[in-house]
Amino acid sequence: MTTRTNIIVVSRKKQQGPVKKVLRPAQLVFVLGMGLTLMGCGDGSDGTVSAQQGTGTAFVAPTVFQAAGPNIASIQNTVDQYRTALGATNNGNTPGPLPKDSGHREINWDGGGNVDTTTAPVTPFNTFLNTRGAQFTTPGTGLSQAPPSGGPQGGLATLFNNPTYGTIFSTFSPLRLFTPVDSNITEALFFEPGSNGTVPAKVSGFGAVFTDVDLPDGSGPANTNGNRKASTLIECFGTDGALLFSSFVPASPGDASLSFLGIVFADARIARVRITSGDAAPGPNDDGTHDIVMMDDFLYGEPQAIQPIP
Ligand SMILES: [Ca+2]
Ligand SMILES: [Ca+2]
Repeated sequence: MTTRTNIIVVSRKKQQGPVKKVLRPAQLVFVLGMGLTLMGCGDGSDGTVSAQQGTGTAFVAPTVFQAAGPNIASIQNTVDQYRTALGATNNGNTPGPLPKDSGHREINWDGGGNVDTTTAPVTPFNTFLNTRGAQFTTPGTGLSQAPPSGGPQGGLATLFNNPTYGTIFSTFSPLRLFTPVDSNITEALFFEPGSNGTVPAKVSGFGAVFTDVDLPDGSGPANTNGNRKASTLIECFGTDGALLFSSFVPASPGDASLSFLGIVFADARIARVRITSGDAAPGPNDDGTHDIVMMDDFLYGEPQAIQPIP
């Protein structure tokens, strides 16, 4: 059994692809206190970075929030701080347009209470398209909400025909999690709430809770348990399609752990989010060859209409 920890110390944000060259020490993220929190700030003030992905735009570093550990308490403070950074008020199902600083939106996949049904996989997943301004898609069969096990359809354990899924995953918000089926990719687009998907929008930040992120596990340079390779990733793209920021989600080896990664910019500039949850589509056992990961709460800034280019 791997020793569990709720301490996540990140010395340097990992960048993906073309943005790798723009990494600067100012982007270092430190964890203070009991390992529950962090406030990471890239200054982004010198703005000297050259073009990335041909956009010609300077790299702007978001503030990064992340935490991981064995239980809800491991990430609760960080999630709460992230809510405050987005705008503390949860705007729920209130129709827009609302100002950026009016608050944020959340999705907990719980059906408003103790709902334990397993929803059939569907893509696009439009349950919250009109009410909260977010649409989710996957290249797989679809996206489902389900408890780890139980309920009339049996939860994830039945959906993926793997009884171990009933115990290796836990919820941040009970009773349900969210997952792609036949894929480990989920994409999000944003719209002005109340527009039923007719007004494309951008958000200042996006964050998500994950359960059972095992990699990297700190097992060293050998091939033990997948070595140090990370499994779970959030990528954020701007209105021009360029990658704004990407980072791996912190791991907490051990079954049913919880992880959180959220970023926030000073302005609304994220038009699309791509999430890679685990290093394989759900179905196989979670072991040394597969790190299977499920998603829980999504949090994002109040969607702001993307103004058409004149
Ligand atoms: Ca939930
Ligand atoms: Ca896992």
